[in-house]
Amino acid sequence: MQHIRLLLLVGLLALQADAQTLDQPLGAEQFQACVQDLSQVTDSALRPLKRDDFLRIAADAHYDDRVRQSMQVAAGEPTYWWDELAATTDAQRVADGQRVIAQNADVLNRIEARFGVPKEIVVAIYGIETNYGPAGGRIPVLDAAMSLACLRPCPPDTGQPGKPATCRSRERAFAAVRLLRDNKVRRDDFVGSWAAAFGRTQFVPDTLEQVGVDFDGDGVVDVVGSDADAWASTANHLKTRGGWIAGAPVWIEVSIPPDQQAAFAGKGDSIRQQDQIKPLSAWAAQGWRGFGPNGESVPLQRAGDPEVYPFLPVGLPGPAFLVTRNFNTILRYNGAERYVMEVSLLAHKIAGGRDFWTPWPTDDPGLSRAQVKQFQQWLVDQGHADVVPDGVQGRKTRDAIAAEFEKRGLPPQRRVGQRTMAMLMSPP
Ligand SMILES: [Ca+2]
Repeated sequence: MQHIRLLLLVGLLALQADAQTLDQPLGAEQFQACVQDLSQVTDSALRPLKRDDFLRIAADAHYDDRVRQSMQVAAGEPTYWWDELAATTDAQRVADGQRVIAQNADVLNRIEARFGVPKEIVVAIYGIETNYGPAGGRIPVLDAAMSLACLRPCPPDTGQPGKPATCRSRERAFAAVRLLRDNKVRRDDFVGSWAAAFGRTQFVPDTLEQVGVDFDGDGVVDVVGSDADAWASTANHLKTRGGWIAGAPVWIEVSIPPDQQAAFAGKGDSIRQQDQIKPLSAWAAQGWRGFGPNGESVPLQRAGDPEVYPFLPVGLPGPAFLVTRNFNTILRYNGAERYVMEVSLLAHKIAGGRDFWTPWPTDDPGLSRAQVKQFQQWLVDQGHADVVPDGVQGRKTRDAIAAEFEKRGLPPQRRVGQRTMAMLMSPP
């Protein structure tokens, strides 16, 4: 899911406001100069990389301007929680996830037993990342990683990898080179997103080096060709990097007592109070309540009394949660709060759960991918020939939506939901 990756880079962009602008593509000379610069610091990589090996393999790398263009889109187009969650956890994706589990029960149960991570979470990550497909994206990972590292170079005076975020791009490029050097990936398979994520659960090269698991036992960590390896590597990431707490939920939907709501009345921004973490029973004692099987208000109670803290994706009004450390664990897999909720809500639905009880603060809720496709086909029929009915409200679809609103003499809007889709598709 490319849009997920966009969120990561938004943060990266914000950190690097002083770096070069993204208005122009990198020239061939700039890219080559960057490759030479990188070759001077291969020693600073987390793992060994000889300068000659780097230069030999990097000689095959090409600057890919789709990386820069995607970074620009990421910075430019705001999206809503209710749109993203409606599309990423729609009925089709839930049914597909249930089918994946039914067809792979043995291997998924063994992965769950070994790593303690529920199979629904692993499969939900697979569903969000690549829609349960073998691969996502079409950009060679080496090109994407090198382009990212050159578009946002690590400052020369910072030897420590990972700080600032742009230095992680550099380490990612080095890791991509090492995977090729060590024949750990087949060059033809080494294709992924503009953010250099590849394989069935979209690993970036530096992460794969650290957490990859050969679960099917053929001696190779293959997250492209092997479901078992991809799923086990994902579970291993959640367990060893994030410290997944077996048996604990990711979130519990709650209602906040009226006399304590003032602290959460927001302007639509997310509110996440990690410093307020305490046992669930302490929140219950404060009068916070949960939802029962039919949406009724019930006391908060869970086995093990997990430590939890408040998370309100859009402030109040809107759904409110107490989240466990497993929320942070998924956040280490992908640093976007929305990603965590997409994965965990999809897992919840795959396991037979339902949408949140509390409505989002909108009169125009989000669409399933099937509905978006139907609407996109309508846009095509209205003459927007460059709209592709792919179920994603991307830039061309948004441009066409804006044109349709303008045609009706309505205030400009660049997305549609349940209400506005029906309104536009009915005769004026
Ligand atoms: Ca394997």
